[in-house]
Amino acid sequence: MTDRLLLVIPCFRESERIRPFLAALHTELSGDEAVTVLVVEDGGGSEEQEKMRAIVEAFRPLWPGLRPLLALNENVGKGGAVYAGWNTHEDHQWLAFVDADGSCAAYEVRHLIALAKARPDTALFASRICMLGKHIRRDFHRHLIGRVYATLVSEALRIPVYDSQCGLKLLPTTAFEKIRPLAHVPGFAFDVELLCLLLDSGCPVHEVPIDWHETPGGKVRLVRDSVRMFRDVLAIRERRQSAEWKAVCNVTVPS
Ligand SMILES: Nc1nc2c(ncn2[C@@H]2O[C@H](COP(=O)(O)OP(=O)(O)OP(=O)(O)O)[C@@H](O)[C@H]2O)c(=O)[nH]1
Ligand SMILES: [Mg+2]
Repeated sequence: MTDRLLLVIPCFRESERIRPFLAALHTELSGDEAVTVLVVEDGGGSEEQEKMRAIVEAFRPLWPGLRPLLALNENVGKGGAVYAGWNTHEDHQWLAFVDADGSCAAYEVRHLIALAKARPDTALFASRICMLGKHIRRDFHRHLIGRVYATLVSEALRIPVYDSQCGLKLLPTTAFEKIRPLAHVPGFAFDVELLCLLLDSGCPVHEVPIDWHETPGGKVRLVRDSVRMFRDVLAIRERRQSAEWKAVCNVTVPS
């Protein structure tokens, strides 16, 4: 195993937002040969995918670690796009994803990668914890719904997580390979399923406070997507008691 990492950027119609973030990631990561970056366009239509391909191709001559765009034919959701990207891993020791909008600062991606090298067997979930030394700028309503959601996740699944939804996460490839047969949720709640599967299969998960700022043009629709995400959490709670889940995870699941 090498110390290589595959970073996926899941995108749904992001051609208007991704360029400055790719530029910032280029500055932070292009000097690190161990980092492969893969932009996944999630069925946004042929015109959108051509625009995204042109943006990615413009960076590639300056950035050997940036792969050609992976364009999916159908819109499978954020989770589905992340998994489609991760499934292309080669000899990468870690898998990661970061949202396309640049809300998670590019230097935080670099910091997380550095942390992984110190704790190679731990999954690292970035977290929007408002604390001294960190800067979080977030819309009040989104913050409020986020807190309600985190409380539901903590209570329903008995996982004391502060922020399951932050758009920057990293995990060992071996941990992903173990849980991959059970990673089904394609939408925005995929992080919750991932968290549960990692913990239940014995992979430690640490939350890492990061700097984060709201970026205009967000695609999560507060009411529609929140209802779906709440439903997904309840479904995950049920699936967690199934024989299939317990067989893959092989450790005691809280009931
Ligand atoms: N693959 C895929 N990605 C999506 C979809 N919808 C949104 N995304 C991606 O998911 C990431 C997060 O979406 P955002 O639009 O930033 O969400 P937001 O409304 O800003 O919500 P927060 O960032 O959590 O505050 C971005 O990289 C999006 O491109 C989708 O249907 N499919
Ligand atoms: Mg966002």
